[in-house]
Amino acid sequence: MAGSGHNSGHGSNHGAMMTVGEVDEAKNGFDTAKMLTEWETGAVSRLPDGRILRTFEIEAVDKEIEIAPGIMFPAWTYNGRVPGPALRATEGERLNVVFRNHGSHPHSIHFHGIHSARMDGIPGAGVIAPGEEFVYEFDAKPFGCHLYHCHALPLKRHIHKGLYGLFVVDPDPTLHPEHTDVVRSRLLGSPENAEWQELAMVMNGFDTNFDDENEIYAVNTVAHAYMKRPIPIRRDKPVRVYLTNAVEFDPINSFHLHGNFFDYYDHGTTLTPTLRTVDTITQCQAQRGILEFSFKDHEPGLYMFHAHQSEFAELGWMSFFDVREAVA
Ligand SMILES: [Cu+2]
Repeated sequence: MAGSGHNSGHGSNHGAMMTVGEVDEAKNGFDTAKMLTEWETGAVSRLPDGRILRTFEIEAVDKEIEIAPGIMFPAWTYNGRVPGPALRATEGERLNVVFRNHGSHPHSIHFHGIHSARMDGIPGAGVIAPGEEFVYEFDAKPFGCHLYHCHALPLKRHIHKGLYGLFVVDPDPTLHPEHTDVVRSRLLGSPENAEWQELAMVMNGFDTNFDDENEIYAVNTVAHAYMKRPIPIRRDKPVRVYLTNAVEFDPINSFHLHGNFFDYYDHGTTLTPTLRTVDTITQCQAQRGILEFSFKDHEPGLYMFHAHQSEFAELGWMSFFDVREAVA
């Protein structure tokens, strides 16, 4: 009621268990809606032997970001955003990741992938001081849904401050003749891939009072961002989610989809599902995978998805897919 102290008028969130107000995403410098479909593919050139060399440039930058309305967090970022850019390459390419540390602490990029010890991004092998530069060089393998994060010490503080992101390696069709259709559908830029709606999601959390517990949880940083702006889904196009869990301080996270079931590819490193017809998966920190589902036989509407730890959902990790006949 008006004047009761409850915001029960038009636009109320009372009873919806949702943050009240808006985050200034323009000031944050990253847009949670765009972040779902923005892939950083770097700069491509050819090596003398004809192989593709893909070069990414990543800077560590200290930056205060707004993670829930009015709640600022002193983040450490890759390229000014949390999560960092969703890097995407194709299996077998040579990758150069040029890393410059403009932050106030030593940092690195530790990739979950196959590489030499020298390129591991741990102290003594790619952790660099403020002002320094390091180039991580390795081949894009194995194909799958991976991640990268800072591996400077203390590790949990460096990760939790925001230094993590997706690292997706698409399978090379020429290497998997037995699964050509699946491989081509996963290859960014192919006509088969364009038939899918692909979404990049990093589950994260923020300890805003530094007590080693998280006060805010989210997908892609901003609490309840996709409750307030549900993710538009075209009913007749299948959905593929690249998902990883970057949450520190809690041992486990989860993804639960309402009104539907999905197939799951653990780590994305297989071309057939590792779980079929499930509606919930769990991930500890750094676990990741690919979810595939379709709403083609559903009626349009708002289909919820969230962590099935109720605490996480209420503190920000709750979202909607807005399933429509058509998406503008
Ligand atoms: Cu760091």
